[in-house]
Amino acid sequence: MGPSLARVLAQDFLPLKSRCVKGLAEWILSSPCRRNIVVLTGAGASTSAGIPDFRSPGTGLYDNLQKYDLPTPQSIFSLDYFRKAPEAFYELARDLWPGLQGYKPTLTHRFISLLDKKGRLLRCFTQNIDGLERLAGLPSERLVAAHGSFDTATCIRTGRRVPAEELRQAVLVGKEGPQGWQALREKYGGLVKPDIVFFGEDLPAAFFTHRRQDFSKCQLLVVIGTSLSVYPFASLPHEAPGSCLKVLINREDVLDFSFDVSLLGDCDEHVQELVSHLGWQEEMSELGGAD
Ligand code: CNA
Repeated sequence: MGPSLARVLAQDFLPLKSRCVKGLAEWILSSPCRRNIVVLTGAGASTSAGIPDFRSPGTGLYDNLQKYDLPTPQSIFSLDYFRKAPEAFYELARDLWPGLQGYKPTLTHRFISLLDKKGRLLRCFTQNIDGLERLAGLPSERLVAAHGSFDTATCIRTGRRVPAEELRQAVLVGKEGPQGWQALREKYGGLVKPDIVFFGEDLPAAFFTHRRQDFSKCQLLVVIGTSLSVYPFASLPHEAPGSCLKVLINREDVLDFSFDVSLLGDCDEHVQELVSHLGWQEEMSELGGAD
């Protein structure tokens, strides 16, 4: 058992020959799972790109919002608070808007894209809003952006669609001026928000459709870089059938769900080891992701 395998909970029926990264690689290569791998990702998949997660003590976004003087850290993604004080979210959006800060996909994003190229990926459900899966080459039909994206925008008062590029420009400019977000608000008759899902908002329809369609077929579920604390996303592992092998790759254990294999530690490191056991290093290098 390799040192990277911190905890393994294996059920008797598991078809893994050895319950470690190597065994997982053998299982992926030998099983007929083909297009039946589902990957769930969270902010931990993007931290090595330089984007902080929410909840990691010290480095997480929730520990670093003091400058906004919010009632609670979660307020920054609350519609009520956005209506009252949009400055905080608009300022944060400048950091989060895909492409503005030049964040690059991580090894983990590239691995998910490679799983697709190898014909193994049924779907990647992501909670992330950084667009890095797509930048790593994952086609949009393989991705469910469960918490929305910055690709589209809506006026929250009228429901009118607004070109995302207009909002992006306004976010860049700031509050004042003819191109700023205050002017955009006047133009559209209300505040304009990117279609990322705030607390209390509905998830995109694709989340529910694919949850229904994909999980009954899923034979391998890989959960990467998430504390699984935001619902309904966090309920997804429960949708996988009993015969599905459930793997966690995360810095810390996730208490609400019992995985068959838990690879604790940095996800890029585990992914690199997995890629090497799969013998896929060359293809990863071509994607710009492995040494
Ligand atoms: P979270 O609650 O902050 O959990 C992140 C998890 O990832 C934690 O368990 C960490 O221990 C773990 N982690 C952090 N870095 C690594 C690493 N390098 N390798 C392995 N594990 C790591 O975030 P969740 O994603 O669970 O919460 C869902 C929220 C976060 C969604 O609503 C997202 O929109 C939101 N979010 C997204 C981004 C992004 O798009 N990159 C960034 C911050 C927050």
